[in-house]
Amino acid sequence: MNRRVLVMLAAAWLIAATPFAGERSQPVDCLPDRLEWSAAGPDPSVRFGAANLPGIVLGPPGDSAPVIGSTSVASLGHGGSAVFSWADVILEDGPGPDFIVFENAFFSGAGPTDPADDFVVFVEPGIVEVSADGVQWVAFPYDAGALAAASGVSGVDRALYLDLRGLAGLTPTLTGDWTVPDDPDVWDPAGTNGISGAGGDAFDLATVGLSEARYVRIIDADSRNGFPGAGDGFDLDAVVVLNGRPTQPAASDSDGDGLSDAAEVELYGTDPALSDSDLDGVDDGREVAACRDANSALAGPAHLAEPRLWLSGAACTEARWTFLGSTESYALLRGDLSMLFADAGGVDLGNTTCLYQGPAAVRYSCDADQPAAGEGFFYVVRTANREQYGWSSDLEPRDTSSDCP
Ligand SMILES: [Ca+2]
Ligand SMILES: [Ca+2]
Ligand SMILES: [Ca+2]
Ligand SMILES: [Ca+2]
Repeated sequence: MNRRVLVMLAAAWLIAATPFAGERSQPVDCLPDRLEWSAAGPDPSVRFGAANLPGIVLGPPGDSAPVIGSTSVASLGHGGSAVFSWADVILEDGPGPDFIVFENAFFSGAGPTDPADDFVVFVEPGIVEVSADGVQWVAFPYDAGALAAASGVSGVDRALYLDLRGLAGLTPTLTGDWTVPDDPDVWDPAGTNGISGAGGDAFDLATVGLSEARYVRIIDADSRNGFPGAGDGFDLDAVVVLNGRPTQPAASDSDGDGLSDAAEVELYGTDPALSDSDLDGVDDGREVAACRDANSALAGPAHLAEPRLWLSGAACTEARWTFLGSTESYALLRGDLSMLFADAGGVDLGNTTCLYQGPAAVRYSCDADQPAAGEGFFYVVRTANREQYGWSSDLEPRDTSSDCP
């Protein structure tokens, strides 16, 4: 039996009529929680990746090679825009860059192997704006002349790449630590082709004079660098917070680090009586908000792999969930609401049907089964093949004794 699963996922089904509905509390992490998507016309629904929204752009970047762009993206088209916001995190101006925008830029031909090497990179620039309130926006400055020079060009050389700084969609997205920002002016001998972390373009709130922000907006710069079609324009992969703090928790937070006592014990494994559990000078809340392990001074991305689920449909039910990594597997279950019951140990799903179990797809296209009159279905998505699937609504670990179904 699948005990102790997140019963709140059933609530997603109940509000499934609204696209992208299903907003609920998630563990604190660096990944955005909400998306307003406004791809360019005339039919945004046929754009590359549109069928996988919003989950495809709300997780980490996909693993990519320097000369092959990530496909875990959605294309904005020429002039399209996307607004990201965070339910539990406030972006802060901390040391260095404060967030990274990942597009699927890649080297055209071999990437540089030496700081002096020239290179050609296939860019599709996007203008990046931030806001503290979702009303007043400020754009990161860029060189309009450089953008004009890049217009219609299928690849830019090193000099033009550097002149485009301030825009996103420039630096190739790679495979690596996606919590490490790249500095295009610095050759990183430990990186790939001199690029730090997983690449992408990093932005510092200090550049635009903001001490904190709640929203990031990306607007395709209409520079028409790609082939016309469903995938043209800015191909959005991910946005990752590097400096942020949790919003004030509703429950008791004894050490004032922004994480409730219960969440520290049950979710993050941190000390609820110590604001900096690993004594590295950064408090637990800020580490969790930046997808870093608050229990280890070692670097490396860390976050709770808790996929979200969005449902929609009429004749059949379509499920979409969060992309959590190129190697992640998922299980999608359907059950009968009448079989659900809760006891002191958690929630028992009853007998469930396995609809999907497999690698990093983020969509199940069509469940044609319908509940009988007076009955209801619930759906659960979870990461598969993990020692721990996640946490129950009372913050207890899920039982892992049962595979899909
Ligand atoms: Ca900063
Ligand atoms: Ca705390
Ligand atoms: Ca703590
Ligand atoms: Ca710490």
